[in-house]
Amino acid sequence: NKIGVIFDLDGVIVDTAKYHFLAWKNLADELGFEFTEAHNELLKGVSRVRSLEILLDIGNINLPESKKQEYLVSKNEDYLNYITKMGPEEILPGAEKLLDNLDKLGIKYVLGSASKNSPLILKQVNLLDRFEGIVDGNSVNKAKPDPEVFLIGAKKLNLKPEKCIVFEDAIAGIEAANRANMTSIGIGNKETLNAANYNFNNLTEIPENFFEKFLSK
Ligand code: B16
Ligand code: MG
Repeated sequence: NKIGVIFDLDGVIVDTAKYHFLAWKNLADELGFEFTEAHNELLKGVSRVRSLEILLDIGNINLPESKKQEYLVSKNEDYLNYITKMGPEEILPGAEKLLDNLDKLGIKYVLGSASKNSPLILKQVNLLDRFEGIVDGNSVNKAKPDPEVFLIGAKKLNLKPEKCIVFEDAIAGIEAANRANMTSIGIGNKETLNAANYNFNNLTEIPENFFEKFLSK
């Protein structure tokens, strides 16, 4: 009756979307078009390469491959300037309490994120050592909504997919969890994440006894 948990990073454990926004906006400024917070919503949970494509579409800009590579590097350098200033105070409300609860129950957890910067971000907020493993943008071939990231997570947990519970804030992530045959928990807007098996506005809303029903199955 063992279960395990897989956490998305951006939008679940920390809000790095605001730093992605600043870095992408800098690039859009340089290219001469407006990039808004509403545009940024389209990039949540999406890989870095795909994010650039979406951004260039918004600006109606065509670039040669070499230039794209250059911008991917400069955007990430810019983003890292914000990330390296992060600290534990940026952990989202309810996240540490939830991890404490899982520790108490003996339920293991891994990370399942699209971000290639995941280890650095977890280190900045002092959470790196708590995770049983990290599956991130460096370890997958196919981005969410492909289930690959979560299926590798299940392997790290040594559990069958149906014994895994995924916390996600992005539509593509919920789809990936559902396709992996896992329990999906949508964190954020219930209407947006209506494909999830369970919905909460944020991690503070998860009841302490939430995992009981999965343990007794
Ligand atoms: P990086 P998640 C995702 O993190 C972000 O939501 C998305 O906006 C970003 O483009 C992606 O990581 C890649 O991040 O540029 O750091 O590799 O939500 O999957 O934890
Ligand atoms: Mg996310």
